[in-house]
Amino acid sequence: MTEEEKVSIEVSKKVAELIDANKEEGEPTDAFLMRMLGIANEDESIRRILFIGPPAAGKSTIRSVFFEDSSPQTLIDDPLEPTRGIENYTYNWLDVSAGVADSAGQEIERWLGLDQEQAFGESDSIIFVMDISQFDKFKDQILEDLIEALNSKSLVAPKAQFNVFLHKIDLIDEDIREERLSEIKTIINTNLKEHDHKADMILLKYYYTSIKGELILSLVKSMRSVLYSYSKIMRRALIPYSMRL
Ligand SMILES: Nc1nc2c(ncn2[C@@H]2O[C@H](COP(=O)(O)OP(=O)(O)O)[C@@H](O)[C@H]2O)c(=O)[nH]1
Ligand SMILES: [Mg+2]
Repeated sequence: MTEEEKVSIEVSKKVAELIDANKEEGEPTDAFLMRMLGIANEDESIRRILFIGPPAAGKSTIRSVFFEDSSPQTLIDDPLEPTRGIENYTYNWLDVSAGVADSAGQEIERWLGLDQEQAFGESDSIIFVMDISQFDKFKDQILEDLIEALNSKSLVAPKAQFNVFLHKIDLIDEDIREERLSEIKTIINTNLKEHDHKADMILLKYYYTSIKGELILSLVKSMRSVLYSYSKIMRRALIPYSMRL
């Protein structure tokens, strides 16, 4: 390989610290920064997206509404059967072929333990879904699962993007919604720090989602954000015209 030309850039102390923290994880700085910018390798055709999280968080519903155009209200009135094992689907979204792995929440211990390779292996994007209305009740379990999911990711799919969907925001009273969501995000971040996942605090992407009524837009936008870096069409649309090749 020829020696690539290198340039220097100035970054803030905070960013430099993050880059250093990531070096300890063994990922090359270039790859880390590309991942941060959401620029994916172009040489892969199928992107593997893993839905993981506690039972009844809404994983299968999100998959079905976004990729299969199922009616959100119908899935609230008449919910899907609980998922068993890992169900694999292939969908097309714009020019992206998405291999979607929908994992059973009841078996989450398995996906975070002995069968982590089966669940996380070759993932490009992980979507950890939690039911925000159950956060207080199951806080310790949810936080533990999230830390373990991050550990599995580092071990099995270190380059994957990690997204956290704080889902079912419709179940929180609108007057306190924003405040409550930022409170939960703070609790999660504090927990990550306490468990030596400081770099993940910045790498994690949070989304507030729901399929209920107009809030469906929140879900569509969030899924689009997860997928857009894999789409040449979307990337082209976002690059200023003068810079296009
Ligand atoms: N209120 C509300 N309920 C939802 C939402 N998304 C999913 N649900 C319901 O949550 C339950 C569990 O959904 P499911 O997709 O099977 O969860 P999974 O176990 O994570 O796959 C079902 O009764 C869904 O109708 C949402 O945004 N808001
Ligand atoms: Mg399911």
